[in-house]
Amino acid sequence: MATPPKRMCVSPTFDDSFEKRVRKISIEGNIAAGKSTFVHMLSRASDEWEVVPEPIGKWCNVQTVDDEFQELTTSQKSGGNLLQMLYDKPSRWAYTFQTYACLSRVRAQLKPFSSKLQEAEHPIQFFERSVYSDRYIFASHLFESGKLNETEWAIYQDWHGWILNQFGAQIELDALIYLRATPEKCMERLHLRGREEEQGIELEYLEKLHYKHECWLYNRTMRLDFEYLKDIPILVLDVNEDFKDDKIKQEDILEKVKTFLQTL
Ligand code: UDP
Ligand code: DCM
Ligand code: MG
Repeated sequence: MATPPKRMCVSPTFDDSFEKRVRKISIEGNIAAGKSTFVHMLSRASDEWEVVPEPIGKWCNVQTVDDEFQELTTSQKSGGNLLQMLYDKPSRWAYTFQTYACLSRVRAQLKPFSSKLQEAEHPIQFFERSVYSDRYIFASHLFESGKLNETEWAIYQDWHGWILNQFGAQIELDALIYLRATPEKCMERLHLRGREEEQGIELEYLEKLHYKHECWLYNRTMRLDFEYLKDIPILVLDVNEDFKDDKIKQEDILEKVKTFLQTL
């Protein structure tokens, strides 16, 4: 008798069924709204919750060579700071930045689940931002402000659609949480954080991004090419008041998150 094809011998793996059980929720919000602070708080709140932070470290230190045996020049060792390049000369670097930001995000979100999460009965992954904010907030604004030209924007959208076609199913979202803060509050926190590359950002830029977040997540009037996003559940949290060092405020936010999760 002929040997049956290999895949017939493979029963549905633990991973396959587990993957479907994991709820994926993206935390959205303007620059310095408080997303990292928020996801850090979530990661401490439950063993069943895992966080995938935004890979900003990679954007500030792009490694040019992956071969550990190859001799590196000094600049290769230190890595290129693509975030700095973006803010210094957006019309030159916006396309490069946006493709790399989205690629590194997809890669981070596709990483295997931690063993802790695999033991969870109600596993949840919280992503700090998504491939949708990359496209509909940032890349879109850079196009509208002339930092991406027509051709770059067309190629970006084609590339983004293809990437999601190939890998999108594994990182498809179940819900969104919008951390809503005024552009002025974001500016205050941006300065407080003091990330060097961002210190030249003007209020007008945060206002433009804020307006886009509002259209997408608050008014829900943004045109999207992904059908399932049109009626995805969204929890809006006002984060204008500091929650970072306020236990009571944090408890209140966590309650809202838990109540929201029960509706999914
Ligand atoms: N922050 C704060 N109070 C808060 C939330 C955040 O002072 O309630 C500070 C935080 O410590 C950081 C800055 O605001 O210095 C931006 O926060 P984060 O990096 O979390 O923002 P993100 O850009 O990730 O949304
Ligand atoms: N950023 C960007 N385009 C993206 C994603 C992020 O220009 N698609 C920028 C905005 C911020 C930084 O990267 O300067 C992310 O930091 P934050 O977490 O503060 O929003
Ligand atoms: Mg952050």
